[in-house]
Amino acid sequence: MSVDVDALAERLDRAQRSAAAVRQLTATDQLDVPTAYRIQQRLVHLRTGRGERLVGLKMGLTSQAKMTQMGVDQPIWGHLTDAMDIDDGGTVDPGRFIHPRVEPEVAFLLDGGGAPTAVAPALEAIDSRYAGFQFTLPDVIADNTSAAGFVIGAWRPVPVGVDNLGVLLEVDGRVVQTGSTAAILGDPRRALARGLDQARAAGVRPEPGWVFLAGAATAAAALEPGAHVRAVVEELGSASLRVAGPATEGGAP
Ligand code: 0L1
Ligand code: MG
Repeated sequence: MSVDVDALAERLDRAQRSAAAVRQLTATDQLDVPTAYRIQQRLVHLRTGRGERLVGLKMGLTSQAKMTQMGVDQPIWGHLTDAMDIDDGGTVDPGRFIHPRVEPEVAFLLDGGGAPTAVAPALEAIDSRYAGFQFTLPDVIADNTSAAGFVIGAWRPVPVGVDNLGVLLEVDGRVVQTGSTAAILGDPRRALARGLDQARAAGVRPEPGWVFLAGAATAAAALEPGAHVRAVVEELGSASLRVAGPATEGGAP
């Protein structure tokens, strides 16, 4: 069965721009992983064609639990554009998302060769463009790994070890998830190496100053209107965002 890569990318692009969920692509089209990455590439071209700038790469499904759940043995990778960049401590409009979730991550700042020059705590907002946040592996790859937004905390020199740092995800001042950077493929540096290998194999070359989101250290939490969300990573510090809108009952000021 032939697949109309352009049409499927346009469908996902429209879903993101209108914040309206669509059916999984695999409900109607047989997609394999290479075709799914072609759709992702086309989707990213649509965004850059409108003036967005590529600013980095991300890994998804980096925890063993998520890979097992999806029945895969390697993580997936996606693209970050400047339109997804949210200032640390900034406020984001929930109207731009469908059913967003947020997860605490570790980010690397890259030089042109892909080597990390700095590290920072980070938050990633993920927002599947599929109804019910339900998808198969090719679906989520085509959907640019659910990438929707990211916050980077203060950059600092990369310490010798980043492989077992405690991580907290707080919503309105309450800890909702705890974990360790060990959940990110055993070591966020391993996620970086794997992600760059996969991206280079697809012809993507990192540019100096690109950000690399290594993956989530805990499960994601729902991103609700009015919420204040903070990721805290031991030794690295914190990154936070606020969602515009009325605070939910019992929320922090
Ligand atoms: O960044 C991520 O790990 C998300 C990957 C895609 C799966 C999901 O949307 O939960
Ligand atoms: Mg993520």
